[in-house]
Amino acid sequence: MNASPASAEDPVLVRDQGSVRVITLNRPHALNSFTLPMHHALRAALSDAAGAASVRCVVITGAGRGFCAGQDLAELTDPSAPPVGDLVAEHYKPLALQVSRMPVPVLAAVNGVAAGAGANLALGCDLVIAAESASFVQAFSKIGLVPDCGGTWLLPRLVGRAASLGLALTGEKLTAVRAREIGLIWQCVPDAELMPAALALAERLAAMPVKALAATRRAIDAAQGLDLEAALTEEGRLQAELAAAHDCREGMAAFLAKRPPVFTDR
Ligand code: T3D
Repeated sequence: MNASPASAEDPVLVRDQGSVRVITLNRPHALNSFTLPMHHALRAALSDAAGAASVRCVVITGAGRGFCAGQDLAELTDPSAPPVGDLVAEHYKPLALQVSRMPVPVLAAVNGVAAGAGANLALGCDLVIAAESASFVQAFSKIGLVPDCGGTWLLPRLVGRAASLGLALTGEKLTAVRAREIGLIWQCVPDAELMPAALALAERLAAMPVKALAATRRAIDAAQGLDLEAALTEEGRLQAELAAAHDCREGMAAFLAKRPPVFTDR
């Protein structure tokens, strides 16, 4: 396992395990809540992962007992802090878009509480795997805000209007077990198995044709705003693009030759 030069003070830690890039939010004393330095570090880590040919899957997790408690409320109440709307436009919106446009699959390994923008950062990842003791809180209503970091777009798509409004209006804490039951997340595992399970899943995805996986995410997200005919047209466009790429030819050749495929496109 490689590790980048990092100090315990860095708001984000980055390490590689083979072709999996693990990004750890690292402000455990404040449940990894977002400050401006953490925004900058996370965006830079995602850009670096997107640009590194050796990286074929990204895992985002949190240090300590939390995943991410959303905006650091102490920073927000500092008189020198930017206005709330500016933070959304300049940080949460670009972050959510960046995650949704990564050229490789992105997993959230939710190790503890995920609240506010922290919950929606996790939910915006392609797959969410959570420890049994983790939880999800749409904390915004308790402080007079609306869900951000993609929450209003993601929640109804994941769990429908009734559950979205239930979660967003009450701000109740949802256990990871219940989140799995209602389809908010992909998987829930015993605490001790979280990172082994997340890394095993990430390694499995990294060995797959990741260009096609990223295109699948794009197609599924885009189809939510299309009628059937337009979605079918978009599928045809993407299929033509992918069929001409190396990985599709390799997948078919490997199948016919009864050998394991080696996917390299990104
Ligand atoms: O543009 C904009 O800025 C608007 C954008 C908003 C995006 C958002 O994310 S708004 C939502 C912000 N987040 C919250 O409102 C969540 C606040 N936190 C909580 O409700 C609770 O801490 C949790 C439910 C997440 C966890 O509860 P619990 O009991 O497990 O932990 P705790 O004791 O409350 O927190 C532990 C420590 O973390 C504590 O510090 P201390 O007392 O040990 O020194 C607490 O103050 C700190 N902490 C937790 N969340 C935040 C935080 N510090 C700053 N900001 C936080 N969001």
